Amino acid sequence: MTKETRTIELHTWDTPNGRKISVALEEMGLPYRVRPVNITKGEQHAQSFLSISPNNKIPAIVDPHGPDGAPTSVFESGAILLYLGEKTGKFLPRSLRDRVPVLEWLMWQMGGFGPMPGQVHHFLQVKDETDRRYGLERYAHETRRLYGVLDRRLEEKEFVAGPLSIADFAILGWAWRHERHQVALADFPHVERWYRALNARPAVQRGLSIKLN
Ligand SMILES: N[C@@H](CCC(=O)N[C@@H](CS)C(=O)NCC(=O)O)C(=O)O
Repeated sequence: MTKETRTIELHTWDTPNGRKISVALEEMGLPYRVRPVNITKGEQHAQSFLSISPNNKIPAIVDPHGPDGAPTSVFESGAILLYLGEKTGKFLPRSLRDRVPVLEWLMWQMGGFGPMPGQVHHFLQVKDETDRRYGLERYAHETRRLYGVLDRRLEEKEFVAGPLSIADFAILGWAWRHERHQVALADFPHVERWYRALNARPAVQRGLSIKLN
């Protein structure tokens, strides 16, 4: 099989959820090609994109050599990370005992550490102070609480599930935008240590810098 027939298409844009997957693909050493979906111009609503991403959101992947060799597409960044972990056997432990913390912290990210800072990004853009205040306070408070949860975990573990895993890539996508949601990593020293360690990895650097738009 040539590299060309193994190349995964990554339909994405330069956002936290998009960066999770470019980082994972780089760390796993999988060949991939970026297919930008300009969400600022509504390209996520194109009929062709809907067929691989029925929720009209990036990221999504198309793997020409999926299970049983047949092509497959995957949407939802958490599902994509699990798929890629299964496919490669990397950053996703085989044993159920070791896998449990990966699933816990991946779900923690998907359910909170993404939706909450995402709302902070949204409310910061609301011009009218009275419209903005309640939402901004609520989501900024919850975002800081989540950073605190992560900080306590990383005080005990080098990475969220112990060894480096897809859960770290998921969380990194959002921590990468900490300035935008107005969180100083210095307030969370264990998160800062983890963030620096990840950013020192060449594959993470490539995943965070490759052009997605
Ligand atoms: N739960 C989804 C969320 C994806 C998501 O919110 N994607 C955003 C960019 S980060 C998007 O496509 N927004 C375009 C829109 O909402 O129309 C995932 O993790 O994949």
